Amino acid sequence: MPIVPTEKIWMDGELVDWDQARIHVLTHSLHYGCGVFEGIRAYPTDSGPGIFRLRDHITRLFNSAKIFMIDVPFSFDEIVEATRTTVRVNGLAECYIRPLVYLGYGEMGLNPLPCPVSVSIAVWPWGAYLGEDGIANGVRMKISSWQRHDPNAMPPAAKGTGMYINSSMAKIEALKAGYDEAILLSPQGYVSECTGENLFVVRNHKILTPPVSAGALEGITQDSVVTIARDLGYEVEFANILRSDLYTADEAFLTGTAAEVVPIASVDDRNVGSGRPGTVTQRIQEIYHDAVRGNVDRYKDWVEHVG
Ligand code: PPE
Repeated sequence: MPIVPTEKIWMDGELVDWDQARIHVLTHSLHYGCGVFEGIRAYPTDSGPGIFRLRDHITRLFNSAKIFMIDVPFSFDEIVEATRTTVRVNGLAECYIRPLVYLGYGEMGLNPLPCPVSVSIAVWPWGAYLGEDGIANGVRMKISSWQRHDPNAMPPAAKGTGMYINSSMAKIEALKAGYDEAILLSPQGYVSECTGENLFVVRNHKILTPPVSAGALEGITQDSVVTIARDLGYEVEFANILRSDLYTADEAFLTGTAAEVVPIASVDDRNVGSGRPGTVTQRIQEIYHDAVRGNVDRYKDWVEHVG
């Protein structure tokens, strides 16, 4: 999806013009993929733009950095404030927010520790990640021939830039084969997640989602959906899921900040349930849609206003 430029990007403490947000070609992270990032959304609310679960995203950013031994040169509070400022100055009612921590220019070679660490925060309008039709009618999924990372090769809990080559390979394969999105299995053969989303199945009124140990990112949308589903009275479990469980599920859906809550219509050409979005999926989708906009009292604390 093409990027729609906005006014300002926050770079290491300064707000710079969109076109001036440049880096040197010998930037370390560009060569070795050692960087960490977040994907956050701000939604329109009655009191201006509200950032959904901002502090949880920034906590994950710092945890990702810790895993890779990247020392973020700003405090947690500074990054939270910088994110709010970037959303505010760009004057958008809703946007996608991309904080990135990367290793800059000055050193080459595989020891990242001496490299300078930089932080940028960009925002831009980003529509339905898997398409409006996907949100309304469901997406067609294919199990990838690429496996999700082994946790001792690449730690799934970290949202590391270079780790996404794995996702991109799976995405290309699925798109070229005529599907909307891929599902990756863990090296042990359990369902892990999608290229940029967590996955849920509904079977016999029970809701299941794979744990981090199956190679999934600890999704913040996943966590929101678990809370919403439990509050609705559903039984929800983090459990290992087999490929065949997807084929015989009553419903399945995926979750992510960019994608939001998207029904799965089919997996490997087998309709999930009737092939139409199921009632559990639709109930959760609706509440999530309202919660992110600050319209559900119970979840108002999830929304942080930019001031
Ligand atoms: N798994 C992966 C691999 C992943 O990248 C994401 C987010 C998730 C699960 C869901 O996590 P959460 O957003 O906390 O619910 N993917 C981000 C990047 C998308 C992109 O194209 O870049 C996102 O949704 O912002």
